[in-house]
Amino acid sequence: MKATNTQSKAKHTQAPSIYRLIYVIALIAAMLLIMLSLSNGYAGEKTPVITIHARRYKFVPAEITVAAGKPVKLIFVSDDVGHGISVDGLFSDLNIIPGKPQVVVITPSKAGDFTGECSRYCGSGHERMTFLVHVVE
Ligand SMILES: [Cu+2]
Repeated sequence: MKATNTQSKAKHTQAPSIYRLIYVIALIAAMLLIMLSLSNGYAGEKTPVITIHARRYKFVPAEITVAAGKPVKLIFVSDDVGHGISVDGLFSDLNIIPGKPQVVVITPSKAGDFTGECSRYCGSGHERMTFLVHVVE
């Protein structure tokens, strides 16, 4: 009688520890899967970078195309004197000083054409310095 009692006790204490082990293994597997999917997503969704040069009297390139809902990093570099850039509906008044690139990350919410222009007087052709952002779905 005594032996049977201890056996059944042992079974009772063993069963929960096996379930606990399975639970811990499942938890670790789930965490690994989450970490793997997060790292893949991060690597796959790198923010694209577009460098735009400002010089008398144009932006190069003068037009860019970006995707709605996706972040994009714009770097504005002056090749000569101080310029500025504002694009209605996207960002305003970056001061582009020679030797000091200006960085802005935008995530356009809707498709369309957004026009910008130089926002610092830089000489007689200043008015010609326009910039266009095409946002596509
Ligand atoms: Cu200007």
